[in-house]
Formats: sequence, C-alpha cells, structure tokens
Amino acid sequence: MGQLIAKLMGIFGNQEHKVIIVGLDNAGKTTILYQLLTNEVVHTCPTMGSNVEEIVLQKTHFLMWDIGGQEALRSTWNTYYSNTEFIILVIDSTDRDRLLTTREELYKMLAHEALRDASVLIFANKQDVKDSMSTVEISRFLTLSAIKDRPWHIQGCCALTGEGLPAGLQWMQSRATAN
Ligand code: G3D
Ligand code: MG
Repeated sequence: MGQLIAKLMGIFGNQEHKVIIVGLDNAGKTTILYQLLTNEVVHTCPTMGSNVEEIVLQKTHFLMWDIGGQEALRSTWNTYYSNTEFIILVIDSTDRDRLLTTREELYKMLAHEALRDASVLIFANKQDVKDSMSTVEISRFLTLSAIKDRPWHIQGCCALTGEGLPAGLQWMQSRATAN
C-alpha cells in the first residue's frame, strides 16, 4: 500500500526529493539557495547551522538543505546525509587555493554509505569574476570523469545574477523524474 501511494505520488509529482547543498565556506551556497527561491540577492551571513527551503520546479519538489561549510562544521555534514537524492556541491571558482580541500570533501562524501545513491550537481560559482576557473579546469582537477557509479553534472553559474542556476536545477529535475 505504501509503495502504491509512493508510486502515485511519483506520477503526480508530489514526491519530495532531498537535496543537500555543500561546499566550503564562502562558496556561495546560501546565495544560490535564496537566488533560486526568490530570484533576489539576499544579504548572507556565514551559516552556523543550516537553512532549509522547498523549491518546486514543474511539480517536482526539492527540499534543499544548505549546510554551513566552515571547517569546524564539515564533520557534521554526515548527520544530514540519510535519504539524500542529490548533492549540490558549490565551488568558489576563484578559490584556487582550496580546490584540493573541496576535492577531498567530495571524495569523502562519495565514499559515504548513506550517499551511495545520490546524484551530484556541481555548481562552479562566481563565473562573473575575471580569471575564475572554468568548468573544464575544475572538472579536470576534480577528475569528475572518473565518477562512474552515479550521475553527475557540472554547471557554471553566478549566484548574484542567477545565471546558470536554472540549467542546473533543470538537470536535477530530469534526473528526479527519470528515477
Ligand atoms: P556560503 O553560504 O557558501 O558560505 P555565501 O557563501 O552565500 O554566504 O556567499 C559568500 C560570499 O560570496 C558573499 O559575499 C556573496 O555575495 C558572494 N558570492 C556568492 N555568489 C557569488 C557570485 O556568483 N559571484 C560573486 N562575485 N560573488 C558571489 P559577501 O561579500 O557578502 O561575503
Ligand atoms: Mg552559508
């Protein structure tokens, strides 16, 4: 019975898909979340706990958890993992110095049992800044082509204007309805 209801909800698009937004502090996670929600730039503060918002795209409901990215908080990320369908990894494309740390955090997440079935959307944010790293450069550094056990997608974006965000969300929506 429960399965039937779940299936019917799937057909009618009322199923909620859990998304966690992760990435180092200052990457633009909170700005992305509120840009998606309101199409406006909000004044953000470093996120200490988490922000959670529902975003609906063509009847697909995403429950998005924006988790604080400071070093001290990264060890708490795994408390948010259960039932996650999508990981949005936000990268500050201007932050060359910390791309290695991002890479380590990415592979730690991919190795986590609770995230075994999660797809990954990578936002290469701050593409508006001159000399920011391109999606090709970031893909190479993160060796994304080696990820064969799940769907992944990298999308360049600018959270301040919203450019690139709809395309990323669209990818998630197509994955969500494909499952
Ligand atoms: P976080 O939630 O990942 O920690 P925030 O990051 O959303 O709080 O953003 C951190 C800073 O980066 C903010 O600047 C924000 O305005 C800026 N930012 C976010 N996205 C972009 C972008 O696409 N381009 C540019 N140029 N800046 C961006 P402040 O100055 O408020 O700390
Ligand atoms: Mg934040």
